[in-house]
Amino acid sequence: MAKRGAFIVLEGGDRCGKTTRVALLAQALANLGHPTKTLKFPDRTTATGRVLNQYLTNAVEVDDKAIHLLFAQNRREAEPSMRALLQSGTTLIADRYAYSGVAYSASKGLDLTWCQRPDRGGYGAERYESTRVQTRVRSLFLDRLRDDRNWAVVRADQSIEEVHRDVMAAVLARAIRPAVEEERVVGELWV
Ligand code: NYM
Repeated sequence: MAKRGAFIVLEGGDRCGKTTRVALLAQALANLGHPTKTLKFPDRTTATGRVLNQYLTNAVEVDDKAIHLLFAQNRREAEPSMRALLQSGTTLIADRYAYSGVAYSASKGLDLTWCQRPDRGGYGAERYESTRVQTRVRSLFLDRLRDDRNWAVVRADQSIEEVHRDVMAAVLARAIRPAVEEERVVGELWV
């Protein structure tokens, strides 16, 4: 079997530096010889992404459950090309994924398990930037979602180099080793 790529997701509150981390990590993994591609969710360039962008910039109002499903749909649209890239050996680094979907929707009071449903196997100064929302999102990330076997939590209140060192250690142990070295097949989230 050909070696597959790893799927790495960086999650966190708004403006915590994820975009910088994604770029640095992609460069570091490329330097180690891993073909690497970066992604960002929501992908605001697609039809669903344009509605999500209008929602996030307060241009339109959308029901909480409906917008949750639209964020999930935005990820689903990318799934076939992501799977193809992973199977062909490209490591993917995503700036947010389904964990953000769950944390941000659950922060508004939606049931956490309901929020996980659309991303399960077989399925296919913005709105949230307030201290109140960010505090609830943070506790959902840390208290309810971090037990997931895929997670590593990195402290962002260090220098850029120190955070990068911690991100690299987590990525090599949790993602690169099982995916690239042990050649585990691409699985499903939250099965
Ligand atoms: N967001 C992101 C959600 O509410 N649900 C999701 O499924 C995803 C992927 O969109 N405030 C929210 C979190 C962020 C915003 O911001 C995207 P950015 O700066 O593009 O990461």
